[in-house]
Amino acid sequence: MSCVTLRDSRPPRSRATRTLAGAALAAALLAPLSAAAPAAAHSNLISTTPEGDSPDQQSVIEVLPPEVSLTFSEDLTAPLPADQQKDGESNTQIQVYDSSCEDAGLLIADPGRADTRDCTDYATGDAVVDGPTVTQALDVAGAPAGTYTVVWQVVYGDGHADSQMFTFTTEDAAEDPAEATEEPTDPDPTQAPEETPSAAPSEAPDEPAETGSPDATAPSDDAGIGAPVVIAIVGGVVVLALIAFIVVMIVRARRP
Ligand SMILES: [Cu+2]
Repeated sequence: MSCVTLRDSRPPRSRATRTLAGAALAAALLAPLSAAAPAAAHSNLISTTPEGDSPDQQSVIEVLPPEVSLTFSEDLTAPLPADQQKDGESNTQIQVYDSSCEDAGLLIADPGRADTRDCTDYATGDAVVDGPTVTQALDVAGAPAGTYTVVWQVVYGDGHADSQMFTFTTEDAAEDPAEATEEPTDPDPTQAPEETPSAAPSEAPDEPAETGSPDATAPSDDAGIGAPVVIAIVGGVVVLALIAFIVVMIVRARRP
């Protein structure tokens, strides 16, 4: 956002008043262009799965899920093919770090100072863009319980890149896939496989089971703040412009 500074080298008073009013008017007319343009050009982050912490509520889920995704208000630009990416780095990336990665939070605030060499990035494979949604598969092996930081970078439809982060917390460590796969490969040979009971078809449920969590698609609470704030700013600027205009007219009318 631009800001207009009124310097102290002013001509005599009456001219100063007029100059100030003129400057206020000019600033009021120019401000909406510079303030509103980026907001109008970029799409907004609508929702994330899992949901991220918001200022007033922590997002707590059971375990690290097999993928994370973010959905924006408009279609994203798909990443270039790997051989066309600058320095072999996709401009569309999602990294997921656990709480042992102390510098994960710096990756957005101060990327030059962030040292994530010893961190485990649970993301595996490339981020996949599908319309307004970007999805990243995760290798959850060994993922502990605790707070996770998701650092994302996307390219909007207008070609501008953006990167931000969000956090959520898992209650439990992810199941160790090594333990999980050991059981089926080492079956007890003495135990005969249980016969499948020729059970009567189970009664059809009266209502279709609820699928998917409603939270996953509901926009997060803070996602809607952008537009009203912009409208408020533009509205305020218009009022300022009117006031400045009236001041100019009054000053002019009082002059002989
Ligand atoms: Cu843009």
